[in-house]
Amino acid sequence: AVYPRVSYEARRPRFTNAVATQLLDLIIAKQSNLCVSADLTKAADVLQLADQVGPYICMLKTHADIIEDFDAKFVEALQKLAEKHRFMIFEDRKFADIGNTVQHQYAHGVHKIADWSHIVNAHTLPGEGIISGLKAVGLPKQRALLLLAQMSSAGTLFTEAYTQQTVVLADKHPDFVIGFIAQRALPSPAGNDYLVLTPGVGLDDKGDGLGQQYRTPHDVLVKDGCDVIIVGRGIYKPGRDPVAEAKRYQKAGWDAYLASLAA
Ligand code: 5BU
Repeated sequence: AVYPRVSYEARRPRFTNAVATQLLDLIIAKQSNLCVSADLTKAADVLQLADQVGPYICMLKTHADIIEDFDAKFVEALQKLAEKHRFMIFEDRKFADIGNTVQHQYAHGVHKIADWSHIVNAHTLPGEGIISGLKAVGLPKQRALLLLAQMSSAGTLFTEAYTQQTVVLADKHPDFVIGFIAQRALPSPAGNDYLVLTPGVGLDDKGDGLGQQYRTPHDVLVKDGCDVIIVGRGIYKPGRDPVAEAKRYQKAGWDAYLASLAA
């Protein structure tokens, strides 16, 4: 394989951040590298989907700002489901401002993301301050950060140099940055290990007419060495059975992982 695969078990001791080790433990215990993206606009629908797919996932990804009736009750219910089914919560907030502002966006406002989301993500466009700012809020609460190193959409402005610079920024904060949102494995010049979570994964569709591009679990795990597949509409699109699809993607993701170990 182009990207030699090391097992989740063997990588676990390489991480100092507790969220990373918890996530790897869940992946191993549940044999699931599937993150479901619950992009629904009603709290009850997000909770119902989380309860349905919970047994088959290692992580649930949210967009809190699209939920019309977001409130503290929703957060409490989501946390209960995360405990019941053992999955991590990832608020896909994509912070992109100066350190001082993202601290407020992370800790305060309507969503108080730092209080409930194990993992958040950020663009590195503003420079290192965005990481330092989020870390000052998140690390004391035992949270973790993913950096956006690449996107799945057509015509993204990410360049190879930007992606590489993002890894260099991660290497300054390996206690808080546990990985990347990217489309392939990203080796670190400093020798740190990072988890790569990959959106734009689908077995049935090629795109969505708005620039999204789908690849298969086999493409991203075997060919490109990623670690976690992120699947949204592939699982909950109207007409699809979320439980059946979650099982299908869990198996596809785990089979691809095993194939990548053997490759
Ligand atoms: P989909 O329904 O599987 O297409 O949903 C993909 C999700 O991942 C959606 O919530 C996006 O906001 C998110 N996403 C993405 O699709 N591509 C990216 O590069 C990044 C996030 Br970063």
